[in-house]
Order: sequence, then C-alpha cells, then structure tokens
Amino acid sequence: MKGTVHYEARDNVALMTIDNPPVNPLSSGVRAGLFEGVKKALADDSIDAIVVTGAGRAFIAGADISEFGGEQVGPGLHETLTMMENSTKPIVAALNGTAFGGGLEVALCCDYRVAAPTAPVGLPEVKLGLLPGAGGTQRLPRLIGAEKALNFILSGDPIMAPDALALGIVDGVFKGDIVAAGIKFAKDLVAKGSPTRKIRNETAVIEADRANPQIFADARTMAARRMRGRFAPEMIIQCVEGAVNSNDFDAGLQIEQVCFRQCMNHPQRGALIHLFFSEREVGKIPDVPRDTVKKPIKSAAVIGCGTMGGGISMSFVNVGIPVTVLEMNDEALKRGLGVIKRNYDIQVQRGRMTAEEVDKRMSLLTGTTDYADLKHADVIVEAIYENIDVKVETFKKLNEVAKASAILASNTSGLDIDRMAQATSRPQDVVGMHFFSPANIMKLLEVVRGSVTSIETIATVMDLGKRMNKIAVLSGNAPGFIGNRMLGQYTRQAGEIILQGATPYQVDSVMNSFGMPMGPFQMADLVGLDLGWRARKLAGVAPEDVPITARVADKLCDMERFGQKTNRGYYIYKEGSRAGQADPEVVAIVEQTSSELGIDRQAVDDDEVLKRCLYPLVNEGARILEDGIALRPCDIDIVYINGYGFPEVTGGPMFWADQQGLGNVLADIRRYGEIYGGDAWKPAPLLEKLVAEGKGFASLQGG
Ligand code: 3H9
Repeated sequence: MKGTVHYEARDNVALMTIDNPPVNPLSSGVRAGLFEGVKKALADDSIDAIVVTGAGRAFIAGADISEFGGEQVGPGLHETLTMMENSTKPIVAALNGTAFGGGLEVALCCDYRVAAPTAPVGLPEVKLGLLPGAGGTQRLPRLIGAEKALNFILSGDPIMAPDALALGIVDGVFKGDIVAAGIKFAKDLVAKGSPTRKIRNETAVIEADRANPQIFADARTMAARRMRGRFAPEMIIQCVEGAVNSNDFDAGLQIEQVCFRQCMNHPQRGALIHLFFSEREVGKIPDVPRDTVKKPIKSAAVIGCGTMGGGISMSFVNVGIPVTVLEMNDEALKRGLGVIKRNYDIQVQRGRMTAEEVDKRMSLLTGTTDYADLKHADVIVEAIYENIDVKVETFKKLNEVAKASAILASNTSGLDIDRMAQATSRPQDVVGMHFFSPANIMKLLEVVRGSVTSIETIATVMDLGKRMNKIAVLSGNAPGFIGNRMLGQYTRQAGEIILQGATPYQVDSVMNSFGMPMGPFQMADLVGLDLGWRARKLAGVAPEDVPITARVADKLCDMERFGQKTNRGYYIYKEGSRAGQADPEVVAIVEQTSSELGIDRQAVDDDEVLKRCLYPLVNEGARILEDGIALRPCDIDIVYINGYGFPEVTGGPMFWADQQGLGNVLADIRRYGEIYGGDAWKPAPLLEKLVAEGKGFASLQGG
C-alpha cells in the first residue's frame, strides 16, 4: 500500500497526519489509514474529537491519479468518506497546505475546516477531464450555493485560504501552528457539547437555489464559451443541478457517480492526465540529475527589443528578474520600451494589473545601446533576427563582455547553436532559449542543447524557465529543433492540398474543428506572408525555383497582401479585427496557380485534409525521436500543445496518433505515399518498427 497516516492521541484529541510524499495524494495506504484511524478514535473512550492534517507542503493533493484504471487496493474513497462523515465525534480538518480535488472533498466530509493562510484550496478535476467525484459536487453547493460552487468547480482554479474563508469553504484561518489551531478548535467544540455539522444534511442554501434555474443556463453559456469541446463541464453542471433539485443527498451522489464514470471513460480524461504527467516528465533529463548545482540567476540581459526581445524582457521582469535591454540605437530602444509600456498599460485598462505594478515592472527594465552594460548579467539572451552570421558575430561580442559565470543564450527558432557556441571561448555556457511569440504569454520554452552545453547550464535554464512560468522542454540541436521541424511538414502539406483541390478556407475550417485555434493559412496571415517572400527576393530566387507550396503566398505578396498587417492576405480583415473573411479572389489565384502547374484539381474531403495535415507531423515526430532530438514522445506533445495550439484534449500529436492506432496511421501514410510521394510520406523507421511490434509511442515513454 502506498502512503500512510500517523495516529497520535494528543490531549484527548486523535491527531491523524497524512504522510505520502511529496504531496499526499489519497493512495491506498492513505485511504486505509484514514478509515482505520477514525475507527480507532471512535472505539477509544478517551478520545473526544479528531483532527486530520497533512505532513509536508500539502494537506492532500487529491485522488492518486496514478492509480486510475488500476485495481483498487484497500478501502475505496467513498467508503473512507462515509466512515468519516458518520463519525459521532467531531472531525476538524487542519489544512496545512494544498487541499485539492479529493483532498478538499475529504475536508468537506469533516465537520469543520481550519486553514493556514498560505494553503491553496481547489477542485481542479475539470482540468483533468474529470469532476469532483467524492461528493464535492453535492457538498459544496450545500455549503456555498450553486452559483459560487459552479464557478469554483468549472474554473478548476485554486484560491488561497483567506478567500476560501470569505466564500464559506473554511471556517477559520490561523497563522502559526495550524495543527495546534485545529486541536484548539476541536477542543472548543467538545467544550460546547461536541457539536458535529454534516454538510449532507444542510438544505437551506440549495432550496433557495432551486427557485433560480437561470444559474444553470448561465453556467452552460459560460462553459460553451470558455471550454468549447470539453466533455466534463456539462457533467459538472448536471451534478450540481442534481444537488439543487432534490434534498435527497444520496440520490445526488448517485448522479455524481454516474457522471464521474462517464468522464473517466471519456478519451479526453486519458489525454488530459497524460498531459498532467507529461508536464512533469519533461523536466526530467536522464543525464542531468535533479541535484545538479544551478547557477544563481539574479539579473538578465536581452539583445534586441523587437517583438521577441520585448516579450522575453517582459517575461523576466514579470517574475522580478531585472533586465538590461540592448538595442542598436536610441530610437529603436525608445520604440521597443514604448511597446512594452503600452502592453502593460493595456493590462491596466483590462483591470488585470495596477498602475503601481506597471511602474514596478518598468523600473526593472534598463535600456542601453552599449554592449559593455551587459557585463553584470547572469544570463544574456540574444533575440536578433534569424541570420547565423549576425548571430555568430553577436556571440563573439558577448564572449568579450559577459562575466565569466554568465549563461549565453540564443532565442533562435532553428539555427545551429553549436556555431554560435564555437564563436566563444566557453561553449559549455551556450544554450538555446527558444521562446514563442508573444513571449510574455506563450507557455513553451524550447531549451536547446548544443554538443558541449554543460549539464549545469541546462539545469539552470530549465529551472529558469519554470521560474518564468514557462514549461521548458529540452531539444537537441538540429534544424528547426522539435517544433518548427514538425511545423514545416504541416505547412507544406497544407500548401499542397490547396493546389490539389481544397481552398485555404476548407483547410483552416477542418483544423479549427479539430480544435486548433488557427488553421495554417490563418496562422500564415498572422505571422506575415512577406517573411519568406522577402527572403527569396533578397536571395534572388528565380520564380521557377520558388517551392510550389509558396507560389500562392508569393503572388499575394506581389499584390501587397502580407496578411493581417496589411488587412489582406489569404483573408480580408476589417480594420482592427483579427477575424478574417474568405475572399473569392484568393480562390481564383489558387486555382490559377494549380492550372499553371498543370495540376488537375479534385475535391479533397475533410477527413483527407485532416490526415494529410497531421500524419506527416506525426511521422516527423517519429524521426525526431529516432534522431534523439526529443527525449520522449511526451516532450513532443508538450511542445506542440504549448507552442503551436494543438488541442489539449487530444493529448498532443504523438498521444493522439496512438489513439488513432499507429497501424492505421502507417497504413494511411503508405497509401498517401503511393499517391503523392515525397519526403512527408516516407514512413519513419521507428513508426514501422512500433507497428511491427504492435506497440505505440506510449511504449517509449520511459525515455
Ligand atoms: C481527484 O481528486 C478525483 C476526486 O474528485 C474523485 C475521486 C473518486 N496523484 O506538481 P508537482 C505527483 S483527481 C498522483 O511537481 P508541485 C506529481 O506527478 C485529482 N500524483 O509538485 C509529481 O510526481 P513526480 C485532483 C500526484 O509542488 C509530484 O507529485 N487533484 C498528484 O509543483 C510532485 O508534484 C489534482 O488535480 C496526484 N493527485 O505542485 C491536483 N499530484 O515528482 C494535481 C501530484 O514523480 N496536482 N502528484 O514527477 C497538482 O496540481 C500539483 O501537483 C500540486 C503540487 C499543486 C499538488
């Protein structure tokens, strides 16, 4: 059995301390310990009351997610909670730290709850595709009302104990020794005649809510808007509706159990739990032990204050790390800093930040045009444009000015980190830090390991990413790293499909229905069609040498349709709007390009569009694994979800491919290979091997 509960009699109070490091999930040993502990306390006449608390930083992090789908050992959670709720002696939960999910539901079975001010309280099940299935959807509405309960459960976001007190979830917040406070609270109850308080018997609040069915209509509207395509929210709403519409608590529990089982059996649950564990897995690098000594990062410098440099600088100051920003001249510097200030001011207008907070963050930013001013920075990130020669020159300069212990990082989205490292006398300190635009918002950070990057540098930058509220994923140093290498296959396919018969609007609509916030052509309009066009013009590429998949975009650029920035690209945009409208003129250009290339256009159905966009991406992912560029399939999933908008509910491209059946994916790749040919449709040997062995990408998860 995993985990335990320590039992100790203190001054006629049974103190039960949950011990299941690091965060005390409700594993088999914890459930058994709680069950047996309450039984023992009830049988002991010298015990008047019970206090439950947690050892370490958490009270209870929730049900043990790793046990889902396995055989149940020992008493179930419901059995344990019934034992607690039926206790004739009062039970007080002393929330020392995190009380999440099943952990908060344990506390709601207790008669009262006291908490340390620093204890976060939440029901985050919805984020895992689940609902609070241990009575949470029934007890919380009885305690705080249906509307507040729905907001709390549907958001899944935690609140701190003082806010939980204001909401009525906890009964007291005490600084100092929370166990002592819990024991005192329990003893006071005993002094008052041992009053117990069973939430299940409280009906006043739900009876009042019964007259207001609009609460549920509003919740459904909100869920449809904010959680489009998610299965669990409607289940949650039905459970709370069940709680409100009848005083029969057990009938409500029945509804909850039926809905919980439906969530458990839904593919979204598996995908979201895969992501939960993957987010933690990506931080584990086999040859970089957890205890690797990290360099202290107290200050940073960023070279370039354009879109990327500005966003990166904001990411540093947002977590209190002072930044020196370098630009080529005063004008560029003033412009860049002005954009940062405007971005913060917008946050103030939206009520997300105070003006004082903006001043504080801006005070952490220092502008300069002199490389010598970078000499104090612990980490320097270059964010200049993508040209390897210019980057090499920059690293030569950095080598001269940076202090000996500094980490030198490049924000390149795909260039060779080793070439930059070789320009310095300390290649072990050079690393890629690839942020995604807008860098102050996007969660992903690709950390790129050069051939001699030290484990100390990697450990420091992975840790720094976490500090900056990013999810850092390690990538090997190869063109495009993980994300952009895969993206290339996806955008090339999209380009081919429109020449063969689809329209850009059909392709985007298929990808939107799949759950991508933007299809490939919407994304191209956002990024700007002119980037590739300008590069080709500069390099003097002859029209007949332009890749066929870039021909439509180049024609649009010739008409000064660069995308959103000119209000015209594949789509037409009304001034100030990001929602584009289809344009028949673009369809005509696509058709004409097909005809020039001698392609006989045929209708392409939506299923083929989806497979042709996504299977090459999966195939390239398999090659990336073979080449050792990504450590595990889950690293690719995390990159794609957090950097490229792949829908969370699919679990990422590699997890999704497993769900399609890798044999089916390979069969389609071979079939399209016969029709269309080309690199995208050459099956990766790893994919063939896995299919031959009857395995999926999940079998490689151990790294
Ligand atoms: C539920 O409760 C359902 C019930 O309503 C109904 C049941 C019938 N189980 O995140 P960290 C592991 S659903 C198993 O790095 P932090 C985690 O994988 C549950 N393991 O630490 C990691 O392992 P490793 C609802 C868990 O301090 C280690 O603990 N609850 C669980 O940054 C440390 O985690 C949730 O959704 C778990 N429940 O953050 C809460 N939780 O070291 C999920 C964590 O091997 N958990 N682990 O990689 C969290 O949000 C965060 O982990 C927490 C700690 C805030 C608690």
